[in-house]
Amino acid sequence: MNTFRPLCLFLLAAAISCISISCNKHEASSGSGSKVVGFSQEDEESDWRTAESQSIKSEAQNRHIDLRFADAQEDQEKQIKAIRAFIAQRVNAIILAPRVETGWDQVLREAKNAKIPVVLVDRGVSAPEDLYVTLIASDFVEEGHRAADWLAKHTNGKARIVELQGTAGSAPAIDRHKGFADELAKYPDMKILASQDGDFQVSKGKEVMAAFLKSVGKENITAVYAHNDNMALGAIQAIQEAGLTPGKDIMVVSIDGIHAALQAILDGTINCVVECNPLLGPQAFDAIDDTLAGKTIPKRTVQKDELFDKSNLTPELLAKRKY
Ligand code: GYE
Repeated sequence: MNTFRPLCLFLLAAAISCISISCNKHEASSGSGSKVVGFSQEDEESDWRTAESQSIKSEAQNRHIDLRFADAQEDQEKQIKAIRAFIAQRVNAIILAPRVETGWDQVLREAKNAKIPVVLVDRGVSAPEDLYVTLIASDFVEEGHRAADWLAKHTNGKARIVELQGTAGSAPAIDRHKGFADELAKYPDMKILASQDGDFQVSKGKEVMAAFLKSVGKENITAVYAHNDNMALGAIQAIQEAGLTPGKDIMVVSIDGIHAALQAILDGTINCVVECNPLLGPQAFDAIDDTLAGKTIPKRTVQKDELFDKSNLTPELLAKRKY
């Protein structure tokens, strides 16, 4: 009896430690034992975002990853709920495309405490850097800078501009405005006459541009700077409905590089597009693989972007593009 008790205690301790180890490791909830990754997408408001979601979904498929996709339909609270659900499902990693910069600290801390790495794609957050693994995104300030530089060069430094801003509080809207305004400061004869949120959408871009044509006066506007192509395409419609020729009476400068906008360059209704490449899937999953393998990866990966106008865009080049 005396020898039997220590053996029971030993077996009991061994059983408890086995249970605690299995509870600590991330159970890949997929039956096949493959990695499980949660992806919180803020919305599907633009062609760009659809291309981004498609890039991540197809890359997950290529890598046989069980991707849990949650579209928040423009609602940050839904993104936060989705992240909490991913934590409860004990996914291996989370990809987050955050709608706005602020309000993420608490839920990112919960993911960190659950030892689930979070990779940011597309937009940054104001949360402390130790709460996420890395940010893979374009440099939005540089995009704004390049848009202003192109406009200055093609108007001899003279332009009266209206600005269609992206979603209020989002990193691209904040930074694309900053980059554009900082560059414009070098040109005393280049002024932003009016600026308003068009939420990255065609319909709102058209609505805001139509309002500017009335409030500022169509004869007083020589250029429109749109934070994304969808709003630029909406602005073109408003300019045409006002009886003016977009690309000539009012120059159009935009950001993203979606197919329809590059076609508009060939058609002459958009003058310049600064690319913001949305094909972030491969880099996002490389970051997850490296993190789960215990490697340290850079906090910031800047996506490379081109600039297109009539001087370098051809139908053949457009035909080859992936989005
Ligand atoms: O420019 C726009 C999308 O966050 C970079 O969001 C992205 C922006 C992009 O709606 O088309």
